[in-house]
Amino acid sequence: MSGGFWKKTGSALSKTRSYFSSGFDSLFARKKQIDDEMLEALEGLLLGADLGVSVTQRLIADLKESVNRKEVKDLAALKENLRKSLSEILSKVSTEEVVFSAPIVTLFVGVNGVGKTTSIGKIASALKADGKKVLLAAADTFRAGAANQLSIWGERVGVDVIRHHGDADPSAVAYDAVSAGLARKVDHILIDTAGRLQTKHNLMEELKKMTRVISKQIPDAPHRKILVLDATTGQNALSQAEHFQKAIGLTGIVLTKLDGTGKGGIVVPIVETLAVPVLYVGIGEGLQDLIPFNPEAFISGLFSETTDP
Ligand SMILES: Nc1nc2c(ncn2[C@@H]2O[C@H](COP(=O)(O)OP(=O)(O)O)[C@@H](O)[C@H]2O)c(=O)[nH]1
Ligand SMILES: [Mg+2]
Repeated sequence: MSGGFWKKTGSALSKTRSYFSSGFDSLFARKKQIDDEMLEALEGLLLGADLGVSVTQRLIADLKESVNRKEVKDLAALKENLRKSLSEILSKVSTEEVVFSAPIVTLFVGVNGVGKTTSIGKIASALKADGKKVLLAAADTFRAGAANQLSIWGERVGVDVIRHHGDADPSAVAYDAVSAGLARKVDHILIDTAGRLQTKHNLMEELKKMTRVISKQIPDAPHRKILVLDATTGQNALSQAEHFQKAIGLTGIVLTKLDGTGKGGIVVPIVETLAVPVLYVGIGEGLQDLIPFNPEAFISGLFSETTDP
């Protein structure tokens, strides 16, 4: 599995990877020794990869200490030190699956356009291929056309979609989907939600209401609350995440559009700040373009020269 991560992501993550490797190469070509000036350039490189100010400053401070203690004397040791620190951050959060009894209810949240509906289609497809019975719920009733978009995915993947027509109440759609999922004995209910209401306050209140309504039928549901974030929005993704985390509590992240950015480093501050695991990364618009995130393989890939670690 770990060896296949970069192979599967292929050229999709190559922007992030080449940002790092060419960044290191040119940094090390210019600077043969580790000094303040070099560490400053390295700081710029890490910020540019969207590691964020607080993570970057901590990494650089740790490095400086290690340099002072003579533990880091050359560039190889410096890379290794960085690799270890990043790996510690990403491995702090457990991705171990808690086992729930079916139907497992997953609520997908996130602002408009991040890739919620697309990711639901991809996940439904993977679950179905795994022999699971899946039901989708079109609880994004705010945007005209959102339910149609989910229905198209439902047809494409071959799973049913619960939707209401006209001016529907998102919580009512979620309620009906859970009822239908229980009656039809499905394994998974994936609920699509709106990314925008009249105000952000309304959106968060609606999401809270939805979780209450769902838990009336299945007390520990929604079992998963997954925030979808667009990697190309950089640090903006982080502040979005904090709002959703505060309102409903999150169990995982799907980070989309990593194919379109060299700033895959955003994974690090997301995990660090939210203490929530990145479960999947989106690497394109196709049905197969969502893969489980593997932290170790991700980091090894950033630091290795080979094409498939
Ligand atoms: N390149 C790329 N595009 C994506 C990815 N995920 C979603 N998209 C595109 O982003 C746009 C918005 O996606 P959508 O699922 O409608 O977002 P939603 O508003 O959150 O439901 C669509 O054009 C998708 O095809 C991804 O991983 N990579
Ligand atoms: Mg949508």
